[in-house]
Amino acid sequence: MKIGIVSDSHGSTRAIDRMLSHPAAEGVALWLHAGDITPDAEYLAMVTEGKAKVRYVAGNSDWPEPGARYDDVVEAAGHRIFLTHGHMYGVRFTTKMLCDAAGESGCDIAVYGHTHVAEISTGHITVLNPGSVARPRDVMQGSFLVMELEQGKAPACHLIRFA
Ligand SMILES: [Mn+2]
Repeated sequence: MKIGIVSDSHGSTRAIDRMLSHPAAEGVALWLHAGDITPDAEYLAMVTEGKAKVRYVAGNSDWPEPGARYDDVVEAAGHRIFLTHGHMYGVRFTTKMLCDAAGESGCDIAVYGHTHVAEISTGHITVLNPGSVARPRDVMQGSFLVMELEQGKAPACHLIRFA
């Protein structure tokens, strides 16, 4: 199963469009948006309707809405993915709290955003940050992630940077 991971689009539906038109986005069956901001995730769901599912959480720049989720657990291809923006787990300093929360939720993958800096860390828990698709701090252009997930296998993750 091909999963697309995106975060921190901060109102740029243009960045979402650019991501969707990238060849790496082809065949994505599930998109995860790690927050900032939820209307972008709703836009993503609208434009991929019938092709992909979208799961998302709220970030620190999201106006708290009734029913807004800050953490979610997504089950896919025999894996459990802990999805959160990260601002409540101190991710600017360390992902230890994030990994602890993911482990307590029985997850083998943790996805976060917030820092606008991409990360792929493998270990007991695979830790993923797609960077910001619109306002990166680590590169000039935005980035997102694609992940191939198969039951009983370690996830194969690829960071996609816009040229
Ligand atoms: Mn944020």
